Amino acid sequence: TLGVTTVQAASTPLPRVVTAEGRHQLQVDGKPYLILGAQVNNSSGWPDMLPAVWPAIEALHANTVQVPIGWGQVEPTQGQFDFSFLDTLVTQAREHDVRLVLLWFATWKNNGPNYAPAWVKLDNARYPRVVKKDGSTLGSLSPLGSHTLDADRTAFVALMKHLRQIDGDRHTVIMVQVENESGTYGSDRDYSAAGDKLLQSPVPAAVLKKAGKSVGTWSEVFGKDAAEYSYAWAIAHYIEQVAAAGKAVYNLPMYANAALRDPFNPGPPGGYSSGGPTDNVIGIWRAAAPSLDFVSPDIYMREWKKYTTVLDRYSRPDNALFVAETGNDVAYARYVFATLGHQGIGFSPFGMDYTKYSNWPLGAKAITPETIQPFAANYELLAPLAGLIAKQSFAGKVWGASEPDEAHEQTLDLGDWRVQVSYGRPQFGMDPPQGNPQKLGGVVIVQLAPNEYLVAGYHARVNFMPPKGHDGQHFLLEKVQEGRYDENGQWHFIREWNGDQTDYGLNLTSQPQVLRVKLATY
Ligand code: N0T
Repeated sequence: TLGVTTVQAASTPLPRVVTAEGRHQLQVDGKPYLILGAQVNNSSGWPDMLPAVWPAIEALHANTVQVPIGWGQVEPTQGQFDFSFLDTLVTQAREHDVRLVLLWFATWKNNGPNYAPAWVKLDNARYPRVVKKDGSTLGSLSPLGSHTLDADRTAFVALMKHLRQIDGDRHTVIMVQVENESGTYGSDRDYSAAGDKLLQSPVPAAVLKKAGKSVGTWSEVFGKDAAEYSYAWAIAHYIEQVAAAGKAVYNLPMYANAALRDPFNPGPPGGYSSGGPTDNVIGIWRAAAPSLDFVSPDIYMREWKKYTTVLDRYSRPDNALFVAETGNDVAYARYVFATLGHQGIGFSPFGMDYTKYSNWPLGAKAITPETIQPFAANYELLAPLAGLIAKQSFAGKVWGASEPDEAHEQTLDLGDWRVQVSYGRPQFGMDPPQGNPQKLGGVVIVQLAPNEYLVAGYHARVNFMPPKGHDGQHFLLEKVQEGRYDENGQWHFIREWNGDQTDYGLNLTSQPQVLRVKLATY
């Protein structure tokens, strides 16, 4: 194992999430950081699996890897901890030059406690399960069990303490997800006596303030939503206490992820994971769990309309957008661009390893270099720009678009200019755009200076236009440079684009091209 010496002073600032003017930035080593992430499969967090992980991460060009740490794995016997896998993981991540996000699979791993130790998940008296309206019991553990909270929190604190000892000077681990897709399927709330009591207790002030409501019990204030809302508060409050205790020993950014409900036809709570940070209770979660830096969507919806609606709902002045999980099928790859356009601090396809498991139909049918390729192409393009994107995004100077399902054209409003993005448009603009044969189109635009923009993307035609209300304005592309940024953020000029390459829009192809565009009026 790594040394157990206590770190006196960290050599670089702790990773953190900063917020200003309703925008957010993740900082690592004191610098803006964009997560070009990947999550491994659920059973890949074991030393013997790591050789099947790293080649996929390398092929992907990811800079950050999310790996589960199971409660039962680290505390098989109460009070006896084994963090040897974490030691191995941190050592190998450093060798592979990637950062880590740890996933604390404990009281909740998608509704149930399967990752909790046997001494927890088999002791119903001490660690109670959720009771349904009809009195029967679900697999899900109740957030109102005080022994459960004590035990989870104790284990999490031990984990964070150990992590600080082995990594407090390096910050290979930059962030921790607390639990996984918390909530309960099969009931809107816990119908135990404690759950009934909660429903008739006053809504906490922080929630009232957030919701703009006045004093009352959950039932009084929220009526027919009270069951779900009080349950969301109970889970968020539980996770808050785990996260706060962990932060007190090692203050890394922390978040919780959501098993989403359908953005348009959600159906009743319990049909989806009730009590988790779904889009209707983000405010309650933010009020109940101030130690969480944000709540994140796990997006397994291929449709453009649904995907971008989820991005809208989780990108808020009080919540940084991090796509904590998304499908690893080709249809999802392009959404990294829309995520950037929504001020996203990161994006992470799920199941990116060569353990030969695939979660189709949520993701790809098989994980091979071919299925990784479209994600890899995007990361390869974005990696040299990552710091710049994270920096300018915080200033409100990043726009992004992903190819829609049906429309083949979109307009982005950059304030000073507008940009028309079209997909699958034949040369010379004679025919209308037809969409790409595979929906791989996407573009990110970063403002560098007045009238100067960086443009990068794939399979898209980018046309600058004057802003709204200035339609007749004469303007031109003063200069379009193609180049590349090196590891130090230094720009290296390659060539100028002109003629066919610019006359009918800037033609982004299958090549990882980065353009610097200077616009002028005359
Ligand atoms: C995810 C993953 C993993 C629209 C599924 C998604 C991961 C967990 N759960 O492979 O288990 O640990 O967070 C649940 C999606 C439900 C179906 C949504 C259909």
